[in-house]
Amino acid sequence: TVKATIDGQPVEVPYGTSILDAARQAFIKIPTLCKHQDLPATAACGLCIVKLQGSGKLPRACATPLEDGMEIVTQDHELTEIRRSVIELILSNHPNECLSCGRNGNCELQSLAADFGIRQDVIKRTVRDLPCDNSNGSIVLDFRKCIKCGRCVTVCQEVQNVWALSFLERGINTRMAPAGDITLAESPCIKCGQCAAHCPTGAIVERDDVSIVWDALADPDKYCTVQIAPSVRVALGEEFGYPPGTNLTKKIYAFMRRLGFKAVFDTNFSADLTIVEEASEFVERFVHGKGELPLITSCCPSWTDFMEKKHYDFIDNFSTAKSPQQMLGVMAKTYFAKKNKIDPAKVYQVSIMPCTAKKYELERTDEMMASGFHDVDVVLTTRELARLIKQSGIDFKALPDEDADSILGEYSGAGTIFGATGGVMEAALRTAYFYVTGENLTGKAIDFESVRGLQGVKEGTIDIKGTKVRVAVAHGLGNVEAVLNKVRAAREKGEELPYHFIEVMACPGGCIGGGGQPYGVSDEVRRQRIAGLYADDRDCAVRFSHENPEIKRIYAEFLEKPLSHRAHELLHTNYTP
Ligand code: HC1
Ligand code: SF4
Repeated sequence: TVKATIDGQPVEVPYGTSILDAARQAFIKIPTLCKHQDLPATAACGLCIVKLQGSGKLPRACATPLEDGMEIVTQDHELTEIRRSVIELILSNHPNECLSCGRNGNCELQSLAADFGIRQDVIKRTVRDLPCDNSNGSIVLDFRKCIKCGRCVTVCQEVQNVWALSFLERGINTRMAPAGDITLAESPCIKCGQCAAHCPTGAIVERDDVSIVWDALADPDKYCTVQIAPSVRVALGEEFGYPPGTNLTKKIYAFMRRLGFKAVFDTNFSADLTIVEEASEFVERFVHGKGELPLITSCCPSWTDFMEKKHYDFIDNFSTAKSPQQMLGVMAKTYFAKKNKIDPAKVYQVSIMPCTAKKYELERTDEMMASGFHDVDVVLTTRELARLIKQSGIDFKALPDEDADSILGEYSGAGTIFGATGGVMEAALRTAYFYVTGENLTGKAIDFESVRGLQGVKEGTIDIKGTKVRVAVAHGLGNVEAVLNKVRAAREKGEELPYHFIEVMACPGGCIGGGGQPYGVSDEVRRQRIAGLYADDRDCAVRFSHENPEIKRIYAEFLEKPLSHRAHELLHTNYTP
């Protein structure tokens, strides 16, 4: 460890800790725009300069490790003035459009301008006239609002390993953009939204579809229905002052009904449906030898997009089961509509997701119209839902708890953990175990601890009555290649496969860390959101997807059995390179 003082307070931190992090531990917040908790320092903005006593130096706190005996001053009149100048300099190249910006009220630059009391508009503002890139249906790039912090480039290249974004041009004209100055749609972007989640300003935001939902609700010819993804329920509260991980499922249902939705469904229900199909698929491949192993999960649309673009040698390994979002959409417009004698052409399906890529998934292939209509009509991210709630004037925090509608609404604990990395694997194994042995796991054996947690790649071996199933879970696309390469190497050498089943989620932490979730994510926040989902699992009376009474009913009344002809037509899809 090293011992030093920060603003007179003694601190002791592990060797290599930056001054910025050391100060945080002493409850001192040094302002920064370029450093994000998730990402390495780029030392780009210069806001975090501090004084190193006795040296006359002004090191950047984000990129300078604390050393023994240092006396650091983080705040005085002079530092405040320097920081104010830095902010003014950034503002001099930034459009003055806060009122109409997607980050209004939630922008790190705006907050700093407020905190530092910037009262006069900067004398000379030069903003380059660059058009927005709206080419991609999930993410919008407004280059004029870029402050060159580099967070988006770092997350896209180093965390996600996609390399859709890079820095273009030099000097004062430097800006982030799709590499090669093509459009985002032409780029390898897989729409994960991690760039938007890490951008400090409005330079990268989700496409805002809130007004589409208002229009649909006002349309007397539409029968509006809604589904809520697993991870939304434990993150939405952050927009209303609840701690991360607070489970607001029942308030969200109540809100949706008051807003005018005629039926309130839960993606957790269809997560159970996905598991029944996918676990059956696993058993077909693993026990009966019908199909490629390892089976790879496919419910994350950024991952399927990435696989099709970069790892298409694994197409036959992908589960053909559609994602829960798409399964719910098709069930709403077939089974639900029929049962309730509603014209399926009038059923309108809104989907609330933590994810920007879900906006793309609904039109991925023709198979996303298995009902004869768009199975899902529009996707709002958690952040958009928060805006919808605020626009509605409904006092969200005061709402009573309500339940979902009685079909397509009930869920098991296995359905809810889909939102956390490892959750899909765990849910599938619980059901696969039953399909192979005819018995349900009991007690502690229901929890597959080896696939839980935030480690980038998790491996485990599950014993199904003497048969060993080897599994791997990767989250954050940058962690995928190592796992796939192990499989490739074994294939080439004709060796035994390292895994039989692999789960991949594009975003760090899984959907709870999705690109459409409330801002300010860190591993601490991810852990709290995950804890919220596992608590929901523990509290569920039913812990297995195949035991969900509504799932049983939908097979008895409509789908017949897992992997039936009808299930294949409605609930499965395919992939193309
Ligand atoms: Fe997800 Fe999924 S878990 S992909 O992470 O399979 O987005 O939450 O809704 O569809 O259920 C996201 C979350 C979500 C689907 C499910
Ligand atoms: Fe990169 Fe994801 Fe942003 Fe696309 S959405 S540019 S892949 S970080």
